[in-house]
Amino acid sequence: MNESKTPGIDGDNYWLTPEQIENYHNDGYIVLDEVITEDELAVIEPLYQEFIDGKVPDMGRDFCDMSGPYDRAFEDFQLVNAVLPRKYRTELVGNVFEKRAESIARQLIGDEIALDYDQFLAKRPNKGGAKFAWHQDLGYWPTGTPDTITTTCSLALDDADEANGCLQVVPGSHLEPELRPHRPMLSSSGDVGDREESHVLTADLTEDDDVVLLPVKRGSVSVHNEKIVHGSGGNQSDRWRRTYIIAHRSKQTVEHERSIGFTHSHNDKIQWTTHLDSLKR
Ligand SMILES: O=C(O)CCC(=O)C(=O)O
Repeated sequence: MNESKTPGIDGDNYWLTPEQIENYHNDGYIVLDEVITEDELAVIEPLYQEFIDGKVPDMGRDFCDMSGPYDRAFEDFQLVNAVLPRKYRTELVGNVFEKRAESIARQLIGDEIALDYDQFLAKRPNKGGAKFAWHQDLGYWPTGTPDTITTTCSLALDDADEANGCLQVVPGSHLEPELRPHRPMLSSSGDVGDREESHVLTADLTEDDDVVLLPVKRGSVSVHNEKIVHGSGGNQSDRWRRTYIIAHRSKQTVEHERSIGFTHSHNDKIQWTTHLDSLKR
């Protein structure tokens, strides 16, 4: 696959090497350099910043702190989270990252795919609590979909490393036969399944897990599988860590999700069975 293509940017495409494709399937992730250029970032960034500065109204729970409770005041946010930004600012639809993420996803999981959701995540400087708890993405999503296949592309708007809380993964964990148990990170009642206080779920690492940090440069993209165990640490630096996430799933799975009312919005009224429920039994 792709033997005839020069790896890297080619218009709306970003061609992968056969090794990158193989590594993605073996390890559950890859890191791709120079996916979006400085000129292209300059177009995306002002719109991105409006969300992170809290200037986009009427988002409800789609604008929250992903490391804390829904009712945390904006000035106290540590990990600023804007879910489904393309729904709230349609100018984002069809932007160059959407196109390149689709190109990457096609090469990794096939042509019958749809953009399932997008998300902006920004760790404020010097916020040690801006952690993204360990999880597998599938743990958040409904059961009963035709398949689970997903690629999640994360575009770095800032250089990211351990100090500002870059993504961390457990390579190969996507091949485990079962999802790990997940529980709500915040729950005053202690009941599994209580998601009213915070959207966040967390899973445990095991002694055998080898955690790999994924430092990235601005304009680079990491891609991860829906079952890989991943998370990220707090921001101990005086720099931001801003990320733009786009996930593609199979067309039939996205259609199924929408048919049961699941849109990835934190404002969705949960009316489906989640992996969290199935793991509880
Ligand atoms: O980038 C991060 O810190 C975590 C993002 C994440 O968990 C995801 O995109 O699934």
